[in-house]
Amino acid sequence: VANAKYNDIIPYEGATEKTTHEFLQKIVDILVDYIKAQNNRNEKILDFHHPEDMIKLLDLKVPQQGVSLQQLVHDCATTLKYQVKTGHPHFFNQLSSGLDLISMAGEWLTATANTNMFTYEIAPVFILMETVVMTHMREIVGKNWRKGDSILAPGGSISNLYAFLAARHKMFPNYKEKGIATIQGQLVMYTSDQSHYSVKSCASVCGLGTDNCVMVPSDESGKMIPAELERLVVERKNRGHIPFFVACTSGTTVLGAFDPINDIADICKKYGMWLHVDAAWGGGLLLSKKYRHPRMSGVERADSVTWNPHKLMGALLQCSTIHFKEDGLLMSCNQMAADYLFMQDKLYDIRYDTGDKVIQCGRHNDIFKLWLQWRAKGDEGFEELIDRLMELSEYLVKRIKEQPDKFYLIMEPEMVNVCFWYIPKRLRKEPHGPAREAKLGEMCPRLKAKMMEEGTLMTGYQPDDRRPNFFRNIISSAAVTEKDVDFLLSEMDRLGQD
Ligand code: ABU
Repeated sequence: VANAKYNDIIPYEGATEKTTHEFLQKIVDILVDYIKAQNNRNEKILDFHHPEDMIKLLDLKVPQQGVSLQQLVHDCATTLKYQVKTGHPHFFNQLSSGLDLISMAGEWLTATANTNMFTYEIAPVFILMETVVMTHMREIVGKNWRKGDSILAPGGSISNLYAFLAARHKMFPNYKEKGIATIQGQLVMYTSDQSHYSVKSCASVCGLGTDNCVMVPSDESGKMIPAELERLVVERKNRGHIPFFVACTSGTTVLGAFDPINDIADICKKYGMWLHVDAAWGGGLLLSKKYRHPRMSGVERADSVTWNPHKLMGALLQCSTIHFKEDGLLMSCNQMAADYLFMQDKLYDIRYDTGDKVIQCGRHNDIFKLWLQWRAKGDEGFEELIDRLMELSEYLVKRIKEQPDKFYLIMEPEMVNVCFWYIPKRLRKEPHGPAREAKLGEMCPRLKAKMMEEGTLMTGYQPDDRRPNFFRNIISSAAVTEKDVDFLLSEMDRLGQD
């Protein structure tokens, strides 16, 4: 490897198996070292540098003449050296975290197979896996969902878009051919003011305009208020508009709130609207007998459900699914039957050419890592994981409540989103109210900066429509233990001294 270049390894002429193996082994060694470091609590999560300094530490230029394999090995090691270790037990920053090694092994195999998921022709095993796992997920959503349809999509936002497209297609089947002129009137969609921004984005992307994505007010805990939804539907109907789509959220991004699906389903039924449940985040709770109800009661009444295994279930990024109760809609809505790819006279059942159900052409293989993980864990293992993450979050809430001078819990969480303020010494005697909240909010970016500069901890903060900045801590990694939760609070207190 020392003097070898890219054309000294397979598949080039003159390549040797020995050099090929040596090169790949060195890369695997780097990956395994990274995994070990990531799970060492004494290691930092990140080695932070500002972009203008980071660029000087790296050699990122694209060369005229290719570099040696040895240099590539060095490049790989440097890349991981400066990467944020999102699987470190002290990384609480994002909805997706942790590193499930079975899922990772699946991703390695996926990369090696390097196929495209558009046709059975070139991905037979993976397409069948997708069929089996998607059917299983639909059965978990609801007993009457088995005969529906599903697809893996590149992220929850695109999954939500598929729901929107199918809903519009269901109501206006000629839209695909005739376009906007087929709709006589203004389409209106609804979602809560706490929903993910991708829902509103559907209105912009699909020609409604964001003014016609009505943001329904939510209550104190962040749940959509059904009476407000109905009022806003009636208001638009009275203006001659066409309310057609409601996206409720199971697990909002910041507060982790669950909209009341049954009440919303009643309203959708009454006014003939499509009900979509964006459970990109909360979907994992469907696997838990303990936590599924009441949070997601009524989900089986929806028309479509987004559920991201790359979040609570710990599948590697990315792995997002969209499910429909009715079969055939995806295909009739999106099929273009491109005759260079989806020939209708192939030797096998072309319903397995699932690529013709989606608006993208090339489709990444996101199923193998999930299938392998599900084989390893079974439904039981996933249930244990979800219950454990919830239990750890309850432990965090308990520890916060035990230290009321140092921490202020914003609300009782329904999920693993725990929202709170850290209270520095100078503010501990001040009565809690808007003035103190403003000061606590100012503290968040300063404390977060210290976390990143020291590299010992990462948790997120943001403002919302009711409060200035506050911390939103997420426990979604199987690596986290009670000791890590204790560390989180003690480290915030250490760094928060000002
Ligand atoms: N798609 C929402 C992800 C946001 C987060 O990880 O915080």
